[in-house]
Amino acid sequence: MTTAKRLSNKTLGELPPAITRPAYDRSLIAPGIVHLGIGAFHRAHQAVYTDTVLGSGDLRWGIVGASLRSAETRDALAPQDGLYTVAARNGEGEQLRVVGSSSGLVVAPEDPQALLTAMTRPEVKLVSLTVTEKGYCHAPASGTLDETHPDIRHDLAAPGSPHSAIGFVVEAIARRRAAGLAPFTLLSCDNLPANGRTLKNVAIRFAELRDPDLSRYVADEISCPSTMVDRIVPATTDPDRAAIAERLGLADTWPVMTEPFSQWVIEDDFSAGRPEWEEAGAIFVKDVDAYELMKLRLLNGSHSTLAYLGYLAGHETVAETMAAPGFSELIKKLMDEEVSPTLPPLPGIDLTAYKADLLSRFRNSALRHRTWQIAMDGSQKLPQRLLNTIRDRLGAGAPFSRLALGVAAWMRYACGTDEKGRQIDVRDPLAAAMRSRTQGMDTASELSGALLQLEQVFGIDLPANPEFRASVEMALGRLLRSGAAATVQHFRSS
Ligand code: CS2
Repeated sequence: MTTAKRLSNKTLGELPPAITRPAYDRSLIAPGIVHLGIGAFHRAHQAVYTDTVLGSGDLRWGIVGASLRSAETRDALAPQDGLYTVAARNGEGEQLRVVGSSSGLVVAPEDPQALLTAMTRPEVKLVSLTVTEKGYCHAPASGTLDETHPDIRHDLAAPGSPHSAIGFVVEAIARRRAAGLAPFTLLSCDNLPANGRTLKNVAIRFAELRDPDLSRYVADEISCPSTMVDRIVPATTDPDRAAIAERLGLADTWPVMTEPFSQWVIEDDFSAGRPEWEEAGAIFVKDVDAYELMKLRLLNGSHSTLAYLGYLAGHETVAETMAAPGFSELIKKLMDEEVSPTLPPLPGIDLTAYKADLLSRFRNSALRHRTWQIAMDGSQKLPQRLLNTIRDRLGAGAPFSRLALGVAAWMRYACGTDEKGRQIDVRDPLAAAMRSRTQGMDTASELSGALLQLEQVFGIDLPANPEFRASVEMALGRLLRSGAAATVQHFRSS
């Protein structure tokens, strides 16, 4: 790549005409939103909806973006005045859009006070989060705060300079209250069931451990709408950067790659006002739960199943996995026969079309969405993606063998060695616990028995259920004996 000139406010005018760019004066936007976790997903989703709102003339909603861990996003975006490209790709082509909704970048570990100051500005009406499942510091099976989590312990001991998202949120709420400022709305945009309620419960408990009065304030005064968010956003690669620079005629070191599809369903419960995200296609409803269940169980449940089985069968991306024999039939049956019957009806949603769209989104080979990327943090994802669905199936006395296969594939993956005996780089907050529990074991019954003891993941009901144990053990036995490719063939037709 030879393009030296960088995307920035100064060079915006040099973009080729086909590239969409901010249609508003960026110097006039007020920072009405603080967002925690400015990863690729946020930048391809909420930041784009907000860019549209700013473009419609309502300039109150600039986003101050905070990284809670590394400085790399700030380091890449600061020289670009927060501008970056969103590339929406499928087999038919690629649409580029330069997004301008960023109105500041903070790296929390470098300067926690700067983030708290941003969160306590009077014009801030909204604090939103994409901190991934593990960022909530909760036990995924129960949704309750993990009071033994090192960041939570730290933040209770030193509330004025927090590490965790929850610590920042509660400290900012306390400071605003002390200063007599109106509270902000807290908006979770992570793939958790009832994400608003989950966030609120965790924040209430954390506040209670600090001060019961603060906890009552959080309970009574803070709105936490739930949301369903959806857009597939794989990690950006160097070849992606080079291709984008070629099309922009400018260097952008931090573009995001995504699909044309995007969906956002939001519970309309904002105490301090909100952007009119409906201008960009968001849907505001009274109750998001049914949308969330549909998305978490159909999209994310299928995604995780594809990721573990696909990785084990030697496939690098979701699209490659979908093209391999048996996988798309397996996923179709999983969705139609085992997941759909657990979903409450949703007026206005054509489930058959929704599922057909999912299969074609998974087949989008213009996106190189790595199975390894989706396989990350499985211990935090399994409950809402597969296990709660299995609970419903068990309750209805209905079969769930393909869901059990997804769980078994996670177990096979979590053991840390692939089918050729090579080590797997298992990224998971429970990786060490999983490794030590399964060390030296090689039978399906030993391995599943050991992993089922992870109460944060499986609770106490599932491990005690003989039908569940038997199904998982059976699928794991087959994976160990025959490998993932042959097991998929077996389960797609069984
Ligand atoms: C994926 C999700 O990485 C994962 O676990 O399943 O990030 C998925 O791509 C999004 O939820 C799609 O909306």
